[in-house]
Amino acid sequence: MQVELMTDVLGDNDAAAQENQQLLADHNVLAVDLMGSPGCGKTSILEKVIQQLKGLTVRVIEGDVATANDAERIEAAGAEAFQINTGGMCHLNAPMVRRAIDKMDLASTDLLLIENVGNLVCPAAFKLGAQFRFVVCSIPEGDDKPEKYPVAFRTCQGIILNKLDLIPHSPFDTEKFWNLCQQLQPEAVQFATSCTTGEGITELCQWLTEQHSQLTSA
Ligand SMILES: Nc1nc2c(ncn2[C@@H]2O[C@H](COP(=O)(O)OP(=O)(O)OP(=O)(O)O)[C@@H](O)[C@H]2O)c(=O)[nH]1
Ligand SMILES: [Mg+2]
Repeated sequence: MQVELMTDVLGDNDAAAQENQQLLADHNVLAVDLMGSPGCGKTSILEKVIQQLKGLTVRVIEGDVATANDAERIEAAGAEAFQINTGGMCHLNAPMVRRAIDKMDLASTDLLLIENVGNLVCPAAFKLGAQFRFVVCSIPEGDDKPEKYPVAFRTCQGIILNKLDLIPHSPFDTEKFWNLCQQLQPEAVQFATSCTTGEGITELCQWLTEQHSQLTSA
């Protein structure tokens, strides 16, 4: 019975995610969902992208169990933020995202960045309707995360390895990490970043800009 119930929940969520995706596509909004462990640097990456990305109007949905801390950081970085407090739930779902989208001026939005609740397990099961889902990992978490949390990696379209500046202080094996990622999801676009030094942020911004122009020229 419980399995059936979960299947229903996921089925309902998938249908809502498809509606979100259509609504975003109708308005030429490129949407990217970031998921990753607490503290891997999701908000820091978004802050850097908002500060560096030129020519696109960025809006952000912030998913958190509690607090509006991240939404405040995003607004301070210069983008409008829509906070979702999940009230204890460990992931966003598509209906929550829809409620935020309904408050947003989609016509003037080019890029919607969604920060999922810090967690590498539950968010992987719940599609939100973003065209791209990214996993963010960071050096202090260890190089074995792809094999320990394979679903997140298998179902993503992009991977960001953050906190590159901490490599000299860590036994992290970057070659092992990227090999594991490659085995699980060879199609995923890969970025390596540091929010401290700014490394890799330009490449990420360029990729986002390219994806947005492909969307609008399609
Ligand atoms: N050294 C280093 N620290 C970083 C980097 N990126 C983020 N941090 C730090 O890591 C901590 C967590 O960063 P956040 O951006 O808040 O992480 P988050 O993934 O949004 O965290 P949650 O929203 O709680 O899941 C902060 O103290 C950041 O300053 C980085 O590239 N290098
Ligand atoms: Mg955050």
